[in-house]
Amino acid sequence: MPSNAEAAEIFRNIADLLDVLGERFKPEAYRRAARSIDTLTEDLAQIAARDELDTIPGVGEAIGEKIREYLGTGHIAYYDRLQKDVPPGVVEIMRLPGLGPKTARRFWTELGVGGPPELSDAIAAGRLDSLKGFGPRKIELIREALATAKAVPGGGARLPIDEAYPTAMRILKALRERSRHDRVEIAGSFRRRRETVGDLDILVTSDEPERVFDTFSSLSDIREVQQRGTTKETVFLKSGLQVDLRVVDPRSFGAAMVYFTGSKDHNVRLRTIARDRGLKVNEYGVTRGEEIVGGRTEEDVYAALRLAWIPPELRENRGEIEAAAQGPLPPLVEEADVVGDLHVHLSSEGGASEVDRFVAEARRRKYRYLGLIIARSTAGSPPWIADDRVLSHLASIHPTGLELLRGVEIAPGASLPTLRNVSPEYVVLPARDAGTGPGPTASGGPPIRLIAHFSTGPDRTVGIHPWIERAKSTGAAVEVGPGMDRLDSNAARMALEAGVRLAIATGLGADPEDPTLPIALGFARRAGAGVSGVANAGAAEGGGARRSRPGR
Ligand code: DGT
Ligand code: CA
Ligand code: CA
Repeated sequence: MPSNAEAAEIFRNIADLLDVLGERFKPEAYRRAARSIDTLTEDLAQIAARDELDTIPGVGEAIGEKIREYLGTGHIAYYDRLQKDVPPGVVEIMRLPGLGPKTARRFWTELGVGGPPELSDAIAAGRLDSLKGFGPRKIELIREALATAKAVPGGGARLPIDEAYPTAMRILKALRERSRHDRVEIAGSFRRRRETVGDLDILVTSDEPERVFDTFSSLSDIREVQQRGTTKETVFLKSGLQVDLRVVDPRSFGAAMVYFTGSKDHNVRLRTIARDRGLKVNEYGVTRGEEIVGGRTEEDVYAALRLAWIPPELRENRGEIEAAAQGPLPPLVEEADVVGDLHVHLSSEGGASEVDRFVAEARRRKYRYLGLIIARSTAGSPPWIADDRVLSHLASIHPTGLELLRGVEIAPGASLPTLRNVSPEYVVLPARDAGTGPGPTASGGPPIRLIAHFSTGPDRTVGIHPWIERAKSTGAAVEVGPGMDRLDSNAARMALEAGVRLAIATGLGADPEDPTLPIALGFARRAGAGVSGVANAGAAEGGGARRSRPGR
């Protein structure tokens, strides 16, 4: 169903395409209209129904006509036509960070470059050197932009979610503390715990948008306010990350959370379902004709569509909507379900006090067990073994309610180091050097309980199959979490489908702002893991009783 945000997006795209085609004044007119639409507090359809589209700043006869066409048919013929006039590859070039429609046009018209691969070739052949206004530095930046777009699935300059997490939490906390509005939540890909985020989308309910924007603009993380309207502000953080802050009516909060959490594909499917049921859904609510039938909470939005509430991590249109039409979805693992960690590394310098610190943290988190890595061995180099004093301290303490376990990390091809007076309870297999030997505990010895430290590239599902097989045959779990050497949600889903359990990295021992646990949990949930799919989760007392739903 039509929505203001989508209409604004289309007009912005039209402006970009017109720029590529070399139009001089029209692009700005469409951008101006898009900005006005972005800041409306009312549905375009309602304004159109009163025949008042021309009261929107920047909307004249021609654009008003296109809005009516969009509201009536869901698309704009003019936009379809423009898309046919510009090769998709040119649009891709235009979307590269640091480039824009005007540069894309020059490559297209002056060099005949129709897409990113041809642009790479042109750079390699030195064809940009002859282009006016392109110095060596600028060419280098374009080369980098092309490389990044290729390395990251989905293209564009996206930030790994764990890098965005600390800043996002700081902003959230500051907004919650400093203003009087009732709800502040992060939506978008961040809430879905996608591996990378393009930007952050924050929703706030307030009847004083100005005040919220003033607070927001004054936060120390912010470099520049890019745009401020009546209901939306866009800023750039010092890290370069973009943040969109939207102020919404409390009566529409649930609908806005659903809409701006996305994903886009999930939203498209929801709108189809709504249409099939004689309803309309957008960022303001669910309506049947003039009647509003949902919008205040996420639950009532989904309920109005006769769907069970869907956890944000699953909203990718991968079958979750069909499942939610059948009834409540099986519960996903939650933070309160995590009961221990077998993969906490002791450092060489930490001494006994480090052990005490880890134990205290494990008890604070009410974990049932804590597995400390007391030795590591790699093929071809002498093993690392924890200090004798640390080992005897470890043997002397018996914290109530917490079982202490000793683990050794043994690389493929290496063997169990000789340990005096201690016998480790389990082995962690680092999956760094695939295929270099049979690995530890070929016969006898402690069992492999965890496979970790995967050596994966940007696409973390590559090379993962042998390790999943290894986990299957040994009964070991595979570690999921942020960072290149852990499994992301896609690899984790593959493991679960093979019947292998996940181990959620807990970041125990790291500083309090460390995002490892929430992100690892998010990836496990995105992979669809319930408690039974996670080796270090168990039904804790009261666990599963309070399920957290920010959209409520
Ligand atoms: P990102 O920022 O690239 O990591 O991904 P998202 O999913 O956060 O996307 P973003 O920030 O562009 O928009 C947030 C959500 O708002 C998105 O998941 C769905 C919704 N949305 C935004 N623009 C559109 C649109 O043009 N059409 C539809 N159907 N939904 C949109
Ligand atoms: Ca986003
Ligand atoms: Ca956004």
